[in-house]
Amino acid sequence: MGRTIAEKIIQDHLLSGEMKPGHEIGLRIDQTLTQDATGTMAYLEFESMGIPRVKTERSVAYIDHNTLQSGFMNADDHRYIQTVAAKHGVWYSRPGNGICHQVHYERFGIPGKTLIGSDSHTPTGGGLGMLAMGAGGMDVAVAMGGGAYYIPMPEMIKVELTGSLRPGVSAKDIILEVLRILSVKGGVGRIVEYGGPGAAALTVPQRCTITNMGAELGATTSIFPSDEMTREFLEAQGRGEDWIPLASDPDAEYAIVISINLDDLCPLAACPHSPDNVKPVSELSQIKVDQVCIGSCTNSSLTDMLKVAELLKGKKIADSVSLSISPGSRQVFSMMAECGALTDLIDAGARILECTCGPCIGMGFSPNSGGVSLRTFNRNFLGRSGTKDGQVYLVSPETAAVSALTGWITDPSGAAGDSVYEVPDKFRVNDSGVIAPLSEEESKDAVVIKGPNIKPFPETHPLEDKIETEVLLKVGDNITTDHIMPAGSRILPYRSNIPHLTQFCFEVVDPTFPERAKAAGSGIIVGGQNYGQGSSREHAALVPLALGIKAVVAKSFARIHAANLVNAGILPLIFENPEDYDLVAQGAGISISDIHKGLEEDRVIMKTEDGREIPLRMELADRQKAMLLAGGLLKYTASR
Ligand code: MIC
Ligand code: SF4
Repeated sequence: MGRTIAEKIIQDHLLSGEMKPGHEIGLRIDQTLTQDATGTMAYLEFESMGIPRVKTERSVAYIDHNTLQSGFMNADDHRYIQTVAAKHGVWYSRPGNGICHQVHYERFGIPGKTLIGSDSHTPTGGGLGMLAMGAGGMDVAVAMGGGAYYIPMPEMIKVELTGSLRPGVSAKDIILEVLRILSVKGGVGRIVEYGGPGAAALTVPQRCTITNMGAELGATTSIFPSDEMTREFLEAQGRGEDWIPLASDPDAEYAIVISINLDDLCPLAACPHSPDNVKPVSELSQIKVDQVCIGSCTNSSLTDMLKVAELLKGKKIADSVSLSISPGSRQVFSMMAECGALTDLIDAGARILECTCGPCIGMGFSPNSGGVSLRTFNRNFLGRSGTKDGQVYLVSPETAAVSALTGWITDPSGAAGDSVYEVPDKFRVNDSGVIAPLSEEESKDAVVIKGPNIKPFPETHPLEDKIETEVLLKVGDNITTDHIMPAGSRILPYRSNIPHLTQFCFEVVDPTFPERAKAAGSGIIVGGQNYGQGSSREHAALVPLALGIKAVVAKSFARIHAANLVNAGILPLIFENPEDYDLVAQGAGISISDIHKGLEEDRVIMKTEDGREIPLRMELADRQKAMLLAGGLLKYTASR
């Protein structure tokens, strides 16, 4: 039987398991990336393993999320990451050098290689033909130490693109269309491969916009072939030698094939508060715009910036609009400066921000109360912008630019399309923002510097045989990690201080939760479908752990979050009958006995105080069961 692109890479990197959908497989990891907001924990975890030097082909530590430095906390984190990276063989991308995913595909990504990153948008690398996946910090630490990365073998699906994009319609609209079709749960347990003549015509930056937002489908990853476009891109980056061709076999099999004719596609927007709440931009023309933000790892390539500059050139943004632009990398920024596009943007009234995540993770630029914010980003979850009643719409750079001019949500159809912009023959290559690690000899005496805000990660505990406690919180479907552990400028500086973070846990859902959890001493959480979707932040497991959460019972889980719970020693349980969700109330006492025996049968019974018996399933690999019994991934790794 023929193989898909992802199956070929998996086969080449398979360390354990059978390539049957749902079965756990262990993969050899060639490259890792971390960013600062998840990186401090990942390197503390790596240090605790006592391995002197990373064993990957390339590991890179980026500083791109927390760069405000209001107070010593961020700067201390940067210093820690820089020194720990230098000592252990990790490349360091300085603050200001760019957003991890953008810089990684420009300078380090290689087709056919495996990459895991402590950030859920790591699949961006799939645009270059990598098997790139988001993971929790502990998993990245283990991979840096040479350990396998484990995932349930995904099912393969294909998106076949025909036709070509019309002017004003862009790669962002393609992925919004896929989100409309599949929803934020549609990619769970799957790898999405793009193919067909429409895919072949997309440039690498356009492909990376699509694979980036595959994270919002819940997909394990998304991938494009490595073809002539890929070769051209790598050559323009001065890395032609990294290219290899990669394509699926003609008889490869897919569980589902979705066809999209690009000729028929129109500009789309994801409306508040979910990336799959997609509508045509033309239906939103009655909505007045307060703010427009252009950038993020989804849409901050040179092409994106040049398109926006061309649309704004010689014009002025509407008086009512505040426009921010964050270029994705220093390469993009310097090339915008060189060709004069930067001047066009400044003259049109844009506020130019650093090459970082910035507003995407609520680090400044929050909208006004109830304000409408058009963003070229990938997530519009409730409260993520920093303004709880902010109305965030996710759109293409074209829609964003045209709407910034009119002050209303405006369909950019007819405006210059992606196809007009080609990848330059040569990118400006200047890697001075990346610092190489010390040699093995030099690193022996190198000192790692830790500031006072860097606290040890919380103690994990071996799984008990009986849990007798209460339902501390009951939530609905599609709860994101932004609900569980919010980010933003108030909170992100404390990403290496779990005790401090506990006060913000579930803040947007129920601000009384942390106090109640502390008073109760232990508890469980009950959730609906797709619990824990969104980011890879292991803080969404470590902070509940620190608050005494022993188990989460849900209708279903997002992949990375479920793995993070197990890594932290928290038991994820699934309602055998989803309707039983209605039988459990917040505040109810519950007990789950014979858990160790239940691990063997993948099933336990939860008894409620009013005498009901609710059957719960487990979807755990044997390795994960052993990990829970040992008290989480680090204890499990140490015990072996
Ligand atoms: C995000 O987009 O939510 C983040 C911030 O990049 C997270 C990582 C984090 O929480 O630090 C992600 O996507 O994994
Ligand atoms: Fe940064 Fe936003 Fe991308 Fe997350 S989604 S990595 S916060 S730009």
